[in-house]
Amino acid sequence: MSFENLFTYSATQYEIVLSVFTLTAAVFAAVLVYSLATASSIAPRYRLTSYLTGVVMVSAVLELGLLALRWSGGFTWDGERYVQSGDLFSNGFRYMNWSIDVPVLLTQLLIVAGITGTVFFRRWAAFVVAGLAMIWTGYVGQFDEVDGGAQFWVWGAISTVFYLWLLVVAGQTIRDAKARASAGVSRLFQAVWVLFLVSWTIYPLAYLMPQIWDDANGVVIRNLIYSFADISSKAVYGVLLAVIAQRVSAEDGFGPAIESDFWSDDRVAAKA
Ligand code: RET
Repeated sequence: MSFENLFTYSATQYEIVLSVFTLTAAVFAAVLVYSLATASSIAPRYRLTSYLTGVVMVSAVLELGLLALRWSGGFTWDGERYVQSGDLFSNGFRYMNWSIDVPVLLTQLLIVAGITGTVFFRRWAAFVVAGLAMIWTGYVGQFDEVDGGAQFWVWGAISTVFYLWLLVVAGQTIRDAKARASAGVSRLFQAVWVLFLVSWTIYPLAYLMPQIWDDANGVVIRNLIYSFADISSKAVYGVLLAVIAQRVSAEDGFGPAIESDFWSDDRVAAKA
């Protein structure tokens, strides 16, 4: 059971969690529109990244909507506090959502990095195996988060091993991408790497929260940091990859990418 069910909440605590779920879902809906609207300005070779962002956004909107429903169904107002209503809140949905989003986010990295052929398939297989093993072993561990017993720690540790493997393959992919990119694009790939490391590493911290901060405020903070991580690792990441894909498309001479390139200094300079 998720540790969210252990406490009662003030009106403020309850509302912050619910409004952050709603905000997060709204951000995903906005990025869904963005990624579909900008897809045609990206060369066909990289365009799949836009549609994959669309897939991630749809699955994440559903997940956040479901979490919001579970949160509002899980507690009722007794005149003073929000108390258990009989339904249980569950973070398990997050893990099911990651089962879709993690492989898709990593596939996007390979596409925008320009990895092809057998290297693509080797890396893709490593990403899918490491990603799913990381999530599902963590899923088993989180059932024991309230007790914090052996099941929690052992499965969490196994999950971390798969995470480290995934990071090694992702780091290698970023290095390869930077090696063949122009200076400007290489800086953007460096930004992807920092964003990736920070936003992904927040999830294991959220896993640990019940052991670190075991009260109603801990619940509020945990759900805030989950949303921060979700927005960074899915939405900001998806937009950043689209920007890179559009830049690289323009460098490759793809007309629609050059036409819609509103951030490059060259065009400003050409007009002056
Ligand atoms: C778990 C269990 C404890 C150990 C580790 C974990 C890592 C989770 C990660 C999740 C990333 C999710 C993303 C979702 C986007 O949609 C499973 C919490 C290391 C890294 C990026």
